[in-house]
Amino acid sequence: MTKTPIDLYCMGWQDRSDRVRWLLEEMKVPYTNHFLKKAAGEMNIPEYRKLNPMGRVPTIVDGDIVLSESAAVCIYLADKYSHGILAPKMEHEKLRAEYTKWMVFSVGSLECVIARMFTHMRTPEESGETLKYVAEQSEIFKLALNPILSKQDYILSSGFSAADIMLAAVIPGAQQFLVDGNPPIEKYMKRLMNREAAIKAKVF
Ligand SMILES: N[C@@H](CCC(=O)N[C@@H](CS)C(=O)NCC(=O)O)C(=O)O
Repeated sequence: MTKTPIDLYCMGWQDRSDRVRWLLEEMKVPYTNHFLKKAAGEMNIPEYRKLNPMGRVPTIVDGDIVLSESAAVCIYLADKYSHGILAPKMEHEKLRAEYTKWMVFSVGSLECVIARMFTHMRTPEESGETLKYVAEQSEIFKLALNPILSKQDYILSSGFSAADIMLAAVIPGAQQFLVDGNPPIEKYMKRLMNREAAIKAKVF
C-alpha cells in the first residue's frame, strides 16, 4: 500500500481518468484528484507538460513514477497494488495472456473506433459514414465479446479484473451498437455499473 496518495491528473470525472479512479477505488489505494481546466490552459502549463508532454489526461504520479495512457496506468497499478487479484500474475500464463489482450483491446480496438464519433461527425454525410463504420465494427467486437459474456459474469474465467474496468469504462461510448438489445453485454454492464467502487468513482 502507498504511504503518500497517488496524484491523478484529469479534466473531470468522466474523461479517460474514470477507469483509473475506479481501479484505485477497487483497491482502496489512496489518491488525490487534480482537476485541470483545459479552457483555462491548465493542460498547457510547463509544470503539467513536464508530466505529460502531450498535455493530455489521465496522468498519474506515484512516487518516482510518472505515467500516462489509461491502459498502461491501469496495468501498472493493478500489478503493483492488487496482489494478483485484479491482474493475473505471469505464473498463470494463459490468464495473463487473455488479460493483456483485453486491456489492449479496450483502447486499441474498441476505444479508437468509438472515438471516431467525437472526431468524424462534421457534416451529415460524414456522420452517416462514421455511424455505419462504428455499427459494422461493433458487430465484429460482439463476435469476440458475446460468446464469453454469455457463459460467464466477467471477461476472464477467473473472475472480476482490471480488464472488466477497462471494458466497462469504454463500452458505453457505443451504447446503441454494443449494449442496447444485446443481453450478454447489457447484463455485463449492469453488473459492473453497480459496483460500489464504480459508483464512488462516478464512472457512469
Ligand atoms: N490514449 C490515451 C488518450 C488520452 C486522451 O486523449 N485524453 C483526453 C481526455 S479523455 C484528453 O486529454 N484530451 C485533451 C486534449 O486532447 O486536448 C489514454 O487512453 O489515456
